[in-house]
Amino acid sequence: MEERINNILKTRFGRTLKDSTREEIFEALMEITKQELEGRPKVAGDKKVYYISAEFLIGKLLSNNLINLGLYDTVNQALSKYHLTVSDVEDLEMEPSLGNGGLGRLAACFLDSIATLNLAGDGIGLNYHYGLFRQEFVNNKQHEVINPWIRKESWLEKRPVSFEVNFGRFTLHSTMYDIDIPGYETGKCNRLHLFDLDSVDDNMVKQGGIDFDKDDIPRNLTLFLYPDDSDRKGRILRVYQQYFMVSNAAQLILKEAEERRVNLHELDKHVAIQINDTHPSMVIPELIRLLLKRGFEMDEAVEIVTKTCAYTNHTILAEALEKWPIDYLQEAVPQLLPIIRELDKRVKAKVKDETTYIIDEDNLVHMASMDIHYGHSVNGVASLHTDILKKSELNNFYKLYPEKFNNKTNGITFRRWLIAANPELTAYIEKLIGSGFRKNAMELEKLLQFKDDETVLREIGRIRNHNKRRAARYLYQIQNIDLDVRSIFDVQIKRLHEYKRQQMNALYAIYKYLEIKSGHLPERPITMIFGAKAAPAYTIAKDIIHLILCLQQITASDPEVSPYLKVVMIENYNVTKAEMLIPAADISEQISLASKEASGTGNMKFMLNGAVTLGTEDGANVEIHELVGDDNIYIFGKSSDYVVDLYEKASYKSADFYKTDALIHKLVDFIVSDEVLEVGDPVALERLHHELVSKDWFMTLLDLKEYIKIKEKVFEDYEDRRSWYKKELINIAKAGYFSSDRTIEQYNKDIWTLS
Ligand code: OX2
Ligand code: PLP
Repeated sequence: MEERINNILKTRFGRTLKDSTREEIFEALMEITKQELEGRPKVAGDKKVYYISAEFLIGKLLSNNLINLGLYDTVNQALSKYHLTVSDVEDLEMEPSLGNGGLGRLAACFLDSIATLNLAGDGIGLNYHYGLFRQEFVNNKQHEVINPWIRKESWLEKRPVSFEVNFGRFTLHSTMYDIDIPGYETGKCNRLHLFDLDSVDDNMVKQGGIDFDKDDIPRNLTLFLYPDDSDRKGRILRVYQQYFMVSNAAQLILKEAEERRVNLHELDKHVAIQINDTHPSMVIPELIRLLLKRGFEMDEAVEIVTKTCAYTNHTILAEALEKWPIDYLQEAVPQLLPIIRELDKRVKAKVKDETTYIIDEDNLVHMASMDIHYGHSVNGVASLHTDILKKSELNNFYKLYPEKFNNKTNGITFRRWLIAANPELTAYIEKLIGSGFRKNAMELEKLLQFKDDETVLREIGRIRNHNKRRAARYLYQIQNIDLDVRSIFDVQIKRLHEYKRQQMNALYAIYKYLEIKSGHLPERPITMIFGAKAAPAYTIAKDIIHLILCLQQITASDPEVSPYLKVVMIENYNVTKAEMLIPAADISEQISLASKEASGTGNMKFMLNGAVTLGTEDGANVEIHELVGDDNIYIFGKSSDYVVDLYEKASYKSADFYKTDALIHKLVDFIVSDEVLEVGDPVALERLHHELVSKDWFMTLLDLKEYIKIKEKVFEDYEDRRSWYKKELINIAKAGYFSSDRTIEQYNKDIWTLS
């Protein structure tokens, strides 16, 4: 390997490992990885799945590709002579942030597992030139900066595949780029196909900032993941993007089927299409349109497409279920409208329940309705979530098609979230139970035999400390943050949303601050770590970030408080930072309002790395709770049934909690106290205060007292180090269920049926 690296370095740069820069070594490793990938055959099979998604939050690829190719250790060995590791070199890789959060990261984990299980299956999405914005903090506020990620050297390979995409007013020709997805030690690959346009002009953005000309579709179509949708033009641009994605997808799927000599009348026997949330829903009418063009009758086209397509729902938040005004579709994709109208007409002829119509009386097209009527499977992403879909959110559809509904609890790839992110723990697990868990995650249960073994528990503690030091060094380097590695790392990292209730955690920080000020010092210092991006137009979410940053400043600059409590907001939270922080966390904060977090996947990553969950009975937390038992998780808060009932009766009034409870009153008022106003923006802070007191749509105050109480208990229990490490070990041992290999096996068995 050393020789191989040196040969490339010599040819490219006239140097060897001894005197090359990290940048040059990175390029050499990338070239070796690409050569290896190129040599691997593609997974073949009689039936193939296409996972269509507007987001693939793939993260950096070097380590993962090397691990899956079986070259990671060899390369590390070659580099070690020069005091380098793959992860040092990988620092130079740009993270492709082609997704917002959980939904996109799930799609990336799924591609890894589909390839690892040797299933023929490709991802299809868009090649955004700018990923999700880069977050910077200025004056305790979030600023959004454009985030280019494509460099001369990248994993993208341009392919000689192009399709014509007709938008009514004009026609564009796509370009397909591929990223190879190797299975873990399978010797084979699948692909992620990302479609783009040659005419897209990055300079539009460089010159005009985020405000670019939204009308100029040929030059702007794939510039941004989720372009600003605060005006009509921005929203129509999303329709253009979605149609561009699915039209390319449908054409590619039919082209490949025809190349495989599939009889299109039996398409469903050879192709499965998974629609990831509603962004790709237009693939249904588009495929029907293409089949009609090939001479199919409408009835048959509808039937085949229905048997081919399956839909995954990721949320019960009504605002996230897409509904497009019919005039947008008329403008952007006029050729689809007759088909959508026909599909709607068929529903209206058959079904009385208006809530299930595709086109409603306001002429809005409900994408999820189209998916459910014209797909053969609807799945939720955790057991509780699927139950809520059946019982309430999609109950009207469930009554029509009970057989279509099924649950697929999310999962994560252990290659990235254990083997790559936590090499120390991986090596130790291997020493204890052998390497079987790498292929069969359920073997982690073998660790249970060591749950009372002093030596093992001590080593778990040592590894945690090692990872805390590693994270502290990293954060110091990138953000000048100084972490006390002897403190408790209490971590909440995820997108900022009111339902995820970072504001409740911030109110706890206020509680602890006031306690310390009044002389009640914690036994051990606490580091409260936050990381979150807020959507640029989501004002209250940005106000919550502002509050947390103000608390960071106040606690850091108060010598009475700073030795005991540190509030830290990580800038620009992304996959790379998740990989660094999750192995370092003691406590995993999963405190969404019960019923609102469909699943969560961050929760699984923390569990796998041994952090103990402090959470509500929501999403996959419920399943984590079942697996680890009451002693190894901290659960609090009102149940999902209780919350759903409160919404139905509209009976939650945050003002009642604020007025009648002195502690709640004091904590909420602190947001607009002199201390905070001195470092913060009064408009933002007043607005947040007002929101909490008068609205609080996600019921922060409902669970606040219970949250404070249980968090105190967590910190107290943490002091019994032996029993805490035992909890950690049990969490790791029980995490096997959350391998995305298990999830994909279930998708395949119940929905895709590939052999
Ligand atoms: C997220 C959900 O909020 C999260 O609970 C889930 O774990 C993830 O999807 C993967 O299933 N956008 N992001 C999500 O849903 C939507 C819509
Ligand atoms: N964002 C990033 C960068 C992630 O890595 C993850 C999950 O690992 C998420 C968001 C999803 O987090 P959660 O499931 O807590 O919402």
